[in-house]
Amino acid sequence: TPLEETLLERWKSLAPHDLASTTDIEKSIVYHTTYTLCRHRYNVDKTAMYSATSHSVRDLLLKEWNTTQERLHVTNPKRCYYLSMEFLLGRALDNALYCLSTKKEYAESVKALGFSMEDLLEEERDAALGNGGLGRLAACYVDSSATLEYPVWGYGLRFKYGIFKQIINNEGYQDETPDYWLSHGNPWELRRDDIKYDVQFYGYVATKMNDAGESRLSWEGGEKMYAVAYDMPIPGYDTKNCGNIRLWESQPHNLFDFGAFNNGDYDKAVNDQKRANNLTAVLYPNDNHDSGKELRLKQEYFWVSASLQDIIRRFKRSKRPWKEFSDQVALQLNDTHPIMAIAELQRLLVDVEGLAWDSAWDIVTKTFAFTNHTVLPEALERWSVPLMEHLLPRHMQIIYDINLFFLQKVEKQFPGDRDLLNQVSIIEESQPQQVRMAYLAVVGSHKVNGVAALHSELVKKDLFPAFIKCFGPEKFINITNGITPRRWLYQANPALRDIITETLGSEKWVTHLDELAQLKKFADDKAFQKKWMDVKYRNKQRLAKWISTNMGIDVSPDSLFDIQVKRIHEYKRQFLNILGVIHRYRELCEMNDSERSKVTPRVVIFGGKAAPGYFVAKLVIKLINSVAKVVNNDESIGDLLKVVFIPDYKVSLAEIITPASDISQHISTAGTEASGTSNMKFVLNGGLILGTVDGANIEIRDEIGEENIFMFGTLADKVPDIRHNQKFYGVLLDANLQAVIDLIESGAFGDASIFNPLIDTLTYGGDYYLISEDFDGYLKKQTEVDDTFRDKTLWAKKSIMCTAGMGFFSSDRAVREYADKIWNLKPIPSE
Ligand code: B1H
Repeated sequence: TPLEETLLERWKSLAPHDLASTTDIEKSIVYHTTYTLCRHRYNVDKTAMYSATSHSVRDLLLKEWNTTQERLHVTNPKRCYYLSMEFLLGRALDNALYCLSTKKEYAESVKALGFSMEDLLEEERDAALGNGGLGRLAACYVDSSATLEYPVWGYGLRFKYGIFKQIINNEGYQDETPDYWLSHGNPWELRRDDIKYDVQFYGYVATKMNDAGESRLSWEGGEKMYAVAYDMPIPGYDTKNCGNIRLWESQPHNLFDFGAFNNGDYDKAVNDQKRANNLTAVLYPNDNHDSGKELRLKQEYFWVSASLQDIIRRFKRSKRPWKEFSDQVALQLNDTHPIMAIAELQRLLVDVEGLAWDSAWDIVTKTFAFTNHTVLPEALERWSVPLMEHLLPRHMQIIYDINLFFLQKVEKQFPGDRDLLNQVSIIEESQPQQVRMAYLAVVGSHKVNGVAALHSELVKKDLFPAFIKCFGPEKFINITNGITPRRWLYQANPALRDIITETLGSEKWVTHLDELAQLKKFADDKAFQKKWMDVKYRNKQRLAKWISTNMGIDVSPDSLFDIQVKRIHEYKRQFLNILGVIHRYRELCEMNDSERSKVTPRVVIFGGKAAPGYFVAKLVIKLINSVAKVVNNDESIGDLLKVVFIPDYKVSLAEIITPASDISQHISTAGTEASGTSNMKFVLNGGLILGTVDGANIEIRDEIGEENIFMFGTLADKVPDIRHNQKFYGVLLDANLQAVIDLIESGAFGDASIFNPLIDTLTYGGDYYLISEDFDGYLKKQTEVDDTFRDKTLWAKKSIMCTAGMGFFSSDRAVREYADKIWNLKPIPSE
C-alpha cells in the first residue's frame, strides 16, 4: 500500500542524501567498515577495505538507481528487457568510480586511510557469469543503455559458480576448478526477498472452467520452485541514469516437506531442497555449443518464466489494456537460450489471462525480437519433443499449435509446396522429434538480426532461406556488434585515454566515439607518433611485468607482441597459430647468426578456456604449452621467439592484455565467426589485426582502410566447395605444413602420439577448418607483419589510423540501432 501524500513529504525530507555523497568519503568508508562489515579498526585488511569502499560507492549508485526508478515510475515509458543467459561483467568498482567521476577523490581517501586504490581494485573477483563474446556483449549493451539513458533492464540467472577457473598443470594441460565468486560476498548485488515467483515443472495439462464458464486448458501438478530476484545496478557514464540487471536464484518451495518427514522419509524431505539449490548453481561452460541437458532446459525455462512474471506484474500496474503490451514492452532474445519465453508468454496470455489465441499471438510477435549469434550447426539449440513434453507439457502443446497455425498460413500462401512446409516446420521429423528453437524464434519475433554484415547475410542464406520466402527479407536485419569505449579504452588504457583527450581537447569522444576520427590529422605527426608509441611501450611493459610476476617468463617489450586471446575452439584456429609458431621456430633453427640478426623478435601470447568436454580444444592448449616449453628454453633462440599461454583468461586480464598488442590474431575459417568483439577492442587500443575475411574483421577493414590491416585466407563463399572437394579427393597438405607436422611427429615437443588426434583433424575426412588451405597465405602475411614492424614510423601511423577509425564500433551506436530499428524506444533523460 502506497504512503499518504503528507507522509511521502516527510519521507522525502528525511532521505539520507548526505550519507550517500562524495563530501566525506573517508567517513563513509569507515562507517561501512564499522556497521556494514562489523570490523574493528584494528582488524581491517585489503579485502575488508575493498568491501567497505565498494559499499560506499554503491550508496552513490543506489541513489541514482532510486531516482531512475522513480522517474520511470512517473513517466511510465516503453521499456526494453534484454534476456541473456550470460552477463560477463568483470569487475565493478573501477567502472563505477569512473562513471560517477569520483575516482580521484576515492583514491585520495583510500590513501589517507592507509591503503592504495590499485591494491583494492585487485581484490575484486570478476563477475564471470558468461562464456565469451555473447556474454560480454550483453555487458557492453547494458553499459551503453545506461549511458544513453534508455530504459533497458537485463534479465539473467545468478549462478553461484561462473565460468570455471582454468589452471594449466605441470604437463601443460587445462584443469578446471569451480569459480565460487561469491566467497567474500558481493557488494554489487541487492537481494530482493520481496520479489519472488513460483516456477513450475513437469505435471500435466487439464481442462478447467474459468469464471466466465468457458473451458480452458491448465497446467497442473508437478514440482514448484521459487525464483528470488537479485539486482545489480549498472552505472551510466556521465549521467545520473542507472541501469539494472535482475538475476534470478532458485530456492526450495517448501522449506521442509513435513509430510515426507512425518513418514520417516527424511531423504525425500531434503531432496526438494537440494534440487532447487542446484538449478542455478552453475553456468554451462560451452561456448558456441549446445549441451542438450535437461538441467539446462530447466534453467532456461526458470529464468524466462520468472522474468515474464516480473515484467507482466510491472505492466499490470500501468492499468493498460493487453493490446497495448507491445507499446510498453520490448523483449530482446539474446540467442536461442531464452526462446521458451515465446511459448511462455503465449501460455500466460491464453491460459492465465484468458485472451483469445489470435489476440495473444499478435501481442507475442509484436513484443519479441531475436538476435542470432552463430551459424555453427552444433550451437543451434534443439530440444527433444519427449523431454519437452515431460518437463513442460503445456508448452509443448502450445509449440505444436504455433507450428500448426504457421504451417496453415504457409500452405495458404504457397499451396502444395510440401518441401517448403518441411523446411520451415518448427518440429524436425527425426527420431525422436526435435523442437528447432531458432525456428520458433523466427516465427515468434517481429525482427531477427545477425551481429555483423557478413553474418547477417549468412543467417538469411544458410540458416533461414525458406523463411525469407514466407516473411520477406525485411524481417531479417543486421546490427553489427559494438563494445563500450568506457571499459575498453577509458578504463583499460589510461595512458592512451589521456593523450587522446589532450589531443582532441575534450572527453567528448568517450560518449561520441566518432570523434576519434580527428586523430587522423596527427597520424603523420612525428611528435605525436612518439607519444603514441611510448604509450604502447608502457602498456607492453605492464603486460611483461604481469607475465614475469605470475608465470616466471621474461619477455622483452621491444619484441613484437602477437596476441590471440579468446575461447579455444577449432573454428577459431588457435591450431593454425601454433603451427605457424612451429614453422617460425624451424626457420630460426636453420638460420645463421647474420640471418638471425635481421629477424623481428616476437612474443606469441595465447589465452582462453576450452569447454571441459571439448577434447580437441584441450589438446590444442597442450600443444601450445609443449611448444612453449621447448622454444622458451632454447637458449640459441633467446628473445627472437617466446611463447606464452596466459592461464585463466577473463575480463580483468583482458583489460591488461588488450592495450599491449602490436598484432592480434582473428583467424577463424571464413564464415564461422559471427562477429568477434575482441578484434574491436584491440584495434580501438591501437593494435593491428592479422585476420581472415570473416565477421566484423571485414567492417573493421572498411572503416580503418585496408592498408591498416593484414588480411589473408579463403573467402566465405569458397569454403563449401573446398570442403566438398576434400571429401572426394582427400587433403594434400601444404609443404610447409607437412614439415611442421613432421617436426611434431619427430618428438621435438615431447611424446608425439598424444597429438595424433589433433593432427588427424587435418586429414581424416577432410581439413574441415581449412588450415592447410590457408597456411601459405597465413605465413606470407606473417612475414609482411615482421617487415612492416621494423618500419617504426609506418607502424606508428597505422596504429594511430586504427584507433582513429573505430568510432563505428562503439556499443552506443549498436544500442541506438536496436532502439531505433527494433525496440522503438526513446531515452528518458535524467536531467
Ligand atoms: C557466440 C555463442 C554461444 N555465438 C551457445 N554463439 C552458448 C552459443 O552456452 N551456449 O550454449 C554460448 C555462446 N557465442 C559469439 O557471440 C560469437 O561466436 C561471436 O562471433 C560474437 O562476437 C559474439 C557476440 O555476438
